[in-house]
Amino acid sequence: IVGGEDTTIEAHPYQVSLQKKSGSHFCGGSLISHNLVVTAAHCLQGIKVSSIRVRLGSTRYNEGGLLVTVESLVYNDQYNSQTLANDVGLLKLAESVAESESIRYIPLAEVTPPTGKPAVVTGWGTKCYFWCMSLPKTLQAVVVYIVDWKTCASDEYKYGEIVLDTMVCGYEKDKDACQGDSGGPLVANNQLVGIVSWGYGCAGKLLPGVYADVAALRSWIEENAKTL
Ligand code: 4AZ
Repeated sequence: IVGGEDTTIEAHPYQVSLQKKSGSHFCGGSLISHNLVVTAAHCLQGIKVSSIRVRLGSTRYNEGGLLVTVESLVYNDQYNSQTLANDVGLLKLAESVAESESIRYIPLAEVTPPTGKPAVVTGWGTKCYFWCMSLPKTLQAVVVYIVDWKTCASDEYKYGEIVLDTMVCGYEKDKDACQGDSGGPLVANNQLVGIVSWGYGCAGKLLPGVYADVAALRSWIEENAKTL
């Protein structure tokens, strides 16, 4: 997260860290039920279930809370690693986790919020695109403003037609998600609105953060939640 501030897991209790067995954080995710985590497909491509751990209920990615193994994973078969269309996947945890002050399931948005709506993105990703050596240990949060995909693909911004209808953008001067935040939550009205997906760099002028649009991908998430 670029331009954010330290926060606590109690303020964002749906946030999880996806880690390797070594303890290195590689992506974020969101807890949506007692045993399901939503993340980005691009976080899961080429990854073995047995190589992943999920840390829940901790402000710091490297200690505390619960560290849980993964039983199975799936990502959208319409995911396109060239265009990043449909960048959504699911992890089924090996154990069921109860809700608490620091662990809470987040509902999926049914509609994409309109352009201008504030939303909060959180994660343990890098705080600066060029000169940051290590990830912040403490969870970071920043408010960005929703830009609908058509506006994001218009001449107002720099991406053009590479922004697709399964995507939604978030923009605010000098504030953005960044490398290591991928898969993590964009939240408005206490609902999961987006999944951190991509961008050209981080916090660049007229270069919004791009998120998988949860409302657009909701039916895939619900169908696959049943089968995992
Ligand atoms: C990344 O590389 C990444 N500014 C994530 C988010 C954004 C850019 C890059 C959005 O994981």
